[in-house]
Amino acid sequence: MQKKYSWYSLLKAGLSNQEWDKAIPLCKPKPKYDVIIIGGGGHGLATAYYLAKECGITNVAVVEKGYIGGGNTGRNTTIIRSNYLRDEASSLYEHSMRLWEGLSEDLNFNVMFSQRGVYNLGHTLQDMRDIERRVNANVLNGVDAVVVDHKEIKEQIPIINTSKNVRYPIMGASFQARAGVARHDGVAWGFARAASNLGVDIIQNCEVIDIEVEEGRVKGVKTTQGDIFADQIGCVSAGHSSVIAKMAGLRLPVESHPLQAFVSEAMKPILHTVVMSNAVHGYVSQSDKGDLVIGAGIDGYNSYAQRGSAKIVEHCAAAILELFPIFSRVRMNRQWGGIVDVCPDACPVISPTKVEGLYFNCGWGTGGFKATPGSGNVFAHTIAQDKQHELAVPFHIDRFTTGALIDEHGAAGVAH
Ligand code: FAD
Ligand code: PYC
Repeated sequence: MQKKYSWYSLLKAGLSNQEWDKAIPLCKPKPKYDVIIIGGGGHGLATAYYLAKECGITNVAVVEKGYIGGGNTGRNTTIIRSNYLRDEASSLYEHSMRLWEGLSEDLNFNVMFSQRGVYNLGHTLQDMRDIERRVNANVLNGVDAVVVDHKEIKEQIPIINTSKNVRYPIMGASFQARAGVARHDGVAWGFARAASNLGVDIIQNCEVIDIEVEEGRVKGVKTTQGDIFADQIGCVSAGHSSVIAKMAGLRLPVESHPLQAFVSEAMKPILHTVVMSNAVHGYVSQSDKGDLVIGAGIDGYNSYAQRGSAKIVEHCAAAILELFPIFSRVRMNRQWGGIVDVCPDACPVISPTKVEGLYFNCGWGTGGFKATPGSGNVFAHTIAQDKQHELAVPFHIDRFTTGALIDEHGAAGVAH
């Protein structure tokens, strides 16, 4: 039976936190699990959720060195779209998009998925040819996408600068209406609570410091909270994937780069959609709270520090101002960086490895937030069946030796 509250007791509970249920219990590791997931970002938590929900594997631990969502999941600019060029990639991202469309209901947690549309701008004739090619491919793959010209863009976004007298005049764009944004850390919390309700242990402040391998098979992990055994281990640790791989004697085709973003003070609603430009390396949307959420291109050097250099932010701010001169007096509140794991073909790795029982899900680079539910879903099935999910097959790690690369630099390009 539901407990009855008076207005007074509700106010008291609200102000004191006393009667709030914990969203997820604080877990200590058990000695052994069927599956350990390394990394409590959105992808790791989604993997654990789908392992429990769709594969019936609930003896699962998610081991996170900091707090859940504290990596790229809580640092990204939350752009969600599925308008990739290649069949392999667009199928995977569209699978994710469909999961996004039912996610709040599925998790019983409002992830604030808002399908406000995404424009990918074109500034040259070659950009427009590439956009037309990509939109045609999208339509053939059942992904909603249209080409729009600069007049339509101006009609839809009156504050954008479509003057010809700028460094990168806007000629047109691709537009995906079902694309949009979501509440990034809410996604981590939603998956965590739903996984935890199904029996998954979410263990925070627990860093994996080594992976135990015996006779070519994983045995477990050494962590800052002790040794934990497992039959299978899924590594979903984004910018630190190659560090984890090294623990098992593996080398990944991944480079770690800083990627930066910044937010402004909050304003009344002024930008109702998402605008991205590959050419100027900038993208902007307005959050439901009212601040402008702006992101840059990667810093060109490799680093594990979650910050970047001032010149990239300066370059990005200048580019956004050229697109939106009206923002020139908006004050910026905060800036930060994440560490993204970039593969040479701008596509992820979702794959078993030569160590039995050890799987990697990484290399999402600058664009993995949009893939969170889809990635977790196909990775869970890959681990559960010890066989790649059909959508994951093209993303096997072997493609870097066979040469079957999936070049998505065009669609991923804005921040690469
Ligand atoms: P993470 O959220 O980084 O999770 C990995 C976790 O592993 C971390 O929490 C980390 O602490 C943990 N970990 C690492 N090492 C260990 C260890 N030894 N032991 C235990 N745990 C460990 N993508 C989009 O689709 N749209 C965007 O608009 C977008 N914008 C971005 C903007 C910025 C500034 C950044 C940085 C990224 C952006 N991305 C975007 C990319 C996106 O954020 C990532 O691809 C995605 O969030 C990766 O999710 P994840 O769960 O794999 O990684
Ligand atoms: O992949 O859409 C994307 C993206 C936007 C900003 C960073 N990555």
